[in-house]
Amino acid sequence: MDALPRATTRRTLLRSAALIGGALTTQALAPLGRALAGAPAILKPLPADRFVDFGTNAEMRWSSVDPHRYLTPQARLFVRNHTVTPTIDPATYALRVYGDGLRTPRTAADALTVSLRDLRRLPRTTLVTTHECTGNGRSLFSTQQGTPAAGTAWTLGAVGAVRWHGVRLRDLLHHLGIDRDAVSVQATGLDPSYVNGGVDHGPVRRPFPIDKALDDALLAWEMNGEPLLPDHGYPLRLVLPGWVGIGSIKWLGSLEVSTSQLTSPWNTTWYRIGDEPLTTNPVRSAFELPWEAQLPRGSRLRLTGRSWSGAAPIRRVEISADGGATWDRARLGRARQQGWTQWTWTWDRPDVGHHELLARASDGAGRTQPLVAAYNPNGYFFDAVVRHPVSVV
Ligand SMILES: Nc1nc2c(c(=O)[nH]1)N[C@H]1C(S)=C(S)[C@@H](COP(=O)(O)O)O[C@H]1N2
Ligand SMILES: [Mo]
Repeated sequence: MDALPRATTRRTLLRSAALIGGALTTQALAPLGRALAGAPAILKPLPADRFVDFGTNAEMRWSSVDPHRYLTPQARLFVRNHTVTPTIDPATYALRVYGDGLRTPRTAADALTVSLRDLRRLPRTTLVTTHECTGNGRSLFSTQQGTPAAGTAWTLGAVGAVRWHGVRLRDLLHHLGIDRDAVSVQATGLDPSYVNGGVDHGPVRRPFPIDKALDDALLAWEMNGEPLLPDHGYPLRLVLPGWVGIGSIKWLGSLEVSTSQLTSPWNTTWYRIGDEPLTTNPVRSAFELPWEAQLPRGSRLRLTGRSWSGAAPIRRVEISADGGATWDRARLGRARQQGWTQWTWTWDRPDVGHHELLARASDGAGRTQPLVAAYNPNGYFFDAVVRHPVSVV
């Protein structure tokens, strides 16, 4: 099959919305973009008790997480769109693969095309990962550390644990044949070009090393046993386990395999700190509680939460209810290779009044959440222990 994939989008309307919005803050822009485009940027319902709606992005509320459920249902998973969710016809969809890193080099114009049916003939695999946005926790740079950072003001809900189903990218690449000098792969989405501040940056795309491609990268068409929802990349997305969410390109249109280092603004301008394009996610923790939760007084309060790391399973979680003076071990649920770890902690005879609860996790790679996150202007990797305000009433 040689047909190019078609993405039906609201390109023109969106572009004008983005241009108008260029001078506004992200938060003001998002609802405006949604209104001007006439159609929502996110297609699934975003009930207010489960989501904070940022327009093109939507955050899961930790207060709505079911402590008895390990995986995050697609309907409840955060969404991060640079523009809008496109509608893609799976019948004509094909992934294009090209580049000088293929055993038989191909230009973009002469790309190999791989249909969904072609992919389903490869060995299939299933993998649970923690799926998380690089900027998760960003608003805490402002509220907890007094140093605001630019970008969507997520608290801690730009994360979920999901079970992906699809094929390993290495199986596809070995099937197609790659050159032993290939070093870099660039994934490009079929969503509209990202226009910001009047500059058209082209479609969302980000390169990653061939080592990741040949290690655990996946091409997924299912999440938690269901076809991907349009908002989460239907009909096919890339998944880079443990890595920053931007690496997991949705509505995957093409893969370029190259013998030279590929770049895009998504690794040279954004999603980097200093000289380093960001890869592995840090360690973070969250209580399954609303912000400023009102907890009933009593002798024992049982609290639940989760911790996760992009590098290794969680080994230890400690809780402090006295601002970090003393720490007490939380009880961990089953350890998982790549998903998050659930935990419980019992608060004995809490005093009535206002408190801050702290959860601090350590992972098997020897990383422990710091008390202060390293500031960077785009607010990536807020990994500090969060001071979660609650009242015992
Ligand atoms: N094509 C495309 N892929 C994309 C994005 C996007 O805007 N377009 N956003 C990225 C970012 S920043 C994140 S955090 C994840 C979010 O995935 P989700 O919306 O399925 O939760 O998708 C990534 N893949
Ligand atoms: Mo992200």
